[in-house]
Amino acid sequence: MQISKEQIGQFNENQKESHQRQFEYVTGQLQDKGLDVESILEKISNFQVAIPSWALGTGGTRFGRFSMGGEPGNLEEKIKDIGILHQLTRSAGAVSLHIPWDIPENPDEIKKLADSYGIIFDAVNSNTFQDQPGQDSSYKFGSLCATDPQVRALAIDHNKSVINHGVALGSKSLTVWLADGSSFPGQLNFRKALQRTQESLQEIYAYMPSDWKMYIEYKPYEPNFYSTVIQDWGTSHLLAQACGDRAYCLVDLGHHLPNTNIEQIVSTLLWKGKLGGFHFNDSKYGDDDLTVGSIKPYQLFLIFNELVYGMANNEADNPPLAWMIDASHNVKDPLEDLIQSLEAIRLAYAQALIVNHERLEQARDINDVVLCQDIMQAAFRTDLRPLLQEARLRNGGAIEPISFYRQANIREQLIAKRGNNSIATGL
Ligand SMILES: [Mn+2]
Repeated sequence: MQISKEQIGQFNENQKESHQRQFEYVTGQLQDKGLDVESILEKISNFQVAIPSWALGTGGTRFGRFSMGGEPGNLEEKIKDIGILHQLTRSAGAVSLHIPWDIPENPDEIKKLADSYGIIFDAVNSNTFQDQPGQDSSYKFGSLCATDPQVRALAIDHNKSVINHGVALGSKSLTVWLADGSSFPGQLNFRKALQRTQESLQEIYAYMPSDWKMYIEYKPYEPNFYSTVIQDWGTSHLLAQACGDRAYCLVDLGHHLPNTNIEQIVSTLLWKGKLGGFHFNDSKYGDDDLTVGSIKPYQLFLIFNELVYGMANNEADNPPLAWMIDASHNVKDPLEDLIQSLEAIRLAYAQALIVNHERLEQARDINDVVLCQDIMQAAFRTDLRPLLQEARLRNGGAIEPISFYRQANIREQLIAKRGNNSIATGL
């Protein structure tokens, strides 16, 4: 769905005056602190987040699924949905494909369509956690770690074919997340399983084109409930090191045990130049896949604070990170949910950009704990939403994307076009 610039412009006209007042107020606040508003706006504008091809439909849980209607029924429609997000927010300029859920039948055509919305292809994701129809061997007892060499070969071949699909679309990286593990004590020889996983990953790594990166994702539990082969960032780091310079760790916010200090993990990995990418979501208990920033916005800010510091002090030459939302939508319209997530990510980034690191370091040096906390919270509590609105306005997006989405009846239009029962492939 192409939304005309005039339509967005007209909509913005009604909100411009009130926006302008708020933007001037926050500009004054930031200038008082000696901050360069234009450079912050530029950084915010350049910050693009990939939308996963599996997050555009209703996710559901293992208990049920409640469709919104108008879901994208194929890859083309998914790209069009991301096009809507990008036109309204100017911050969703990439898509991350999940294979085999979204195999591009005609890569040139799909590329052209994505191009027309200014969308590029970010990391491609392999799937060896489900059996596909007609598959010779089963992933029931693992994939890259499997004891059966035939199963391992199948999983390795699948990853190679994902790389081939990615090459055709202009992707430059592969994300591997494994469900491999065990559900009962004694089921798996930990060392052998990890060793087999390492060897499998090395074979996949060797197959990648020389300008590709591999992101190794970790997760402590689920769907296996006793052990996971790549359970934490340390294991992911060991495997990345064993593969080579272009293999990195991928941090998914929901893939940690409760109360894990994720910002500290970010700091350590950036120090070593081994942080490849990020999967954003939010959670209360486990891998809940909730809207980014809906539960723990302060944690998100603290993570971005480490990211901004780490990239500004990048002695280990950590490459630019791959940013992706990895969430599921059970009770919200997926597109509205994604707009909220995009906003939360940019907001946390903007807040991190206004932390006065010089003052913070001085306060740390003299152990002024009170001042340290004040500096952090002063940044977090500054309302920078007008800055995000200004970035959107300047780039042709909507000042208030969700209001626009609702007023323009976009979901109703999608239902009229695709029907009430279309189902998006994915989670
Ligand atoms: Mn993930």
